[in-house]
Amino acid sequence: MRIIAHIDMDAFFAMIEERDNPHFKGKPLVVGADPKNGKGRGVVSTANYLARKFGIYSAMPISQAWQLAKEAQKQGQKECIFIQPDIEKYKRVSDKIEKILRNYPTRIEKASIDEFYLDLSFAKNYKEAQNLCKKIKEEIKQKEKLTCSVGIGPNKLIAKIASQLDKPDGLKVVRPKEVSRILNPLPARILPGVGPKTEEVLVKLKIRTIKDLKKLSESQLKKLFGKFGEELYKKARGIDPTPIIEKREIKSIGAQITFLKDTLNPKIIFEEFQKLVNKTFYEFKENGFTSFKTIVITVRFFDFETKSHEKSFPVPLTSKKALLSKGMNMLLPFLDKRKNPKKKLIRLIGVRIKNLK
Ligand code: TTP
Ligand code: MG
Repeated sequence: MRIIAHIDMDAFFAMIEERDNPHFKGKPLVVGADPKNGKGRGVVSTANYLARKFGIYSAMPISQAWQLAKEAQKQGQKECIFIQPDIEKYKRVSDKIEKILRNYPTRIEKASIDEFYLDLSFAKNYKEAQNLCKKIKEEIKQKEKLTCSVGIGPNKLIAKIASQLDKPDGLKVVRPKEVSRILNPLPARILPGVGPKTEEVLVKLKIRTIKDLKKLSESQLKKLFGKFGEELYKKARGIDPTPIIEKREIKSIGAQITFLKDTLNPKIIFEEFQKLVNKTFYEFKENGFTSFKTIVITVRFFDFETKSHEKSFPVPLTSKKALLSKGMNMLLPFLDKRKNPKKKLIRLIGVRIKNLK
């Protein structure tokens, strides 16, 4: 039996900003383009739940959001705060949440900056899966001071729909036998892939809910929407065989650089090499690795002749210092007659570590 969970952070960008700016607490907040007093031209990234009460949503023109906020204020509501997004910060938070999830013994697919699928099929039953998700929610709340909504179901489609049904801070379980009862009354647009265009076609046929959608046969849907029609037929019935796709396993980590000008100047080469080592080691740490056994140094000469030198060490290496000194020792011979007898200028250098733990 498959049991899949979908985790979706609540009002993600907005909640992070509320957390980091305590004076935003209790106020409507819109994260998006600069509204420029109503003349701004971008869109809303997201709004917190207080601002959503004014009818402000993701992807709405920021000028419209500004108008809605002003009207609400006229009617005695609190002034809405508008701020611009700091995507790099949100990515860092997203990585931290991913790290929390990766401590659980589940296969994980990161589906976007704020959503993840977890394969909980190892759980004995839905109750056990639900308890595990409760724990995950608590850990995210405690460590990141953010809430999320979780949906649990027999496949990714049901899990994703379920996570939206109990937002914010929700936990919704849809067991296989409940699928059609829960899907039937929902608007057809809740199905992934049904955008405004598909919805327009459906509304013309007086199809609003998933129950309505199920009245169309597979061939009718195919005629209307082509290949997507076949998928839609399955989706309306809660069928979704798509697997959890984990990020490919990382086998090696490295970096390389092409010099602005071919060179044999040791100062320039070592300076750049140090940067490559910093970058490689940062990524190594970020991905949760603790040791490596093999270093590969690559050198490309001005004439594109490319040589690499690979060396494995009996004792695993763990520090940046070790990577720098061992790597440097491997790089040096390419600068003198040992591995560069014709003293050819160097065009590119690279470093890579393998046998990661
Ligand atoms: P969502 O998960 O769609 O929205 P959300 O997390 O803000 O709110 P909800 O509680 O309903 O899940 O998107 C995650 C983030 O992605 C969102 O915080 C901002 C960003 N985003 C955009 O920048 N533009 C968009 O059109 C959407 C939908 C999201
Ligand atoms: Mg979200």
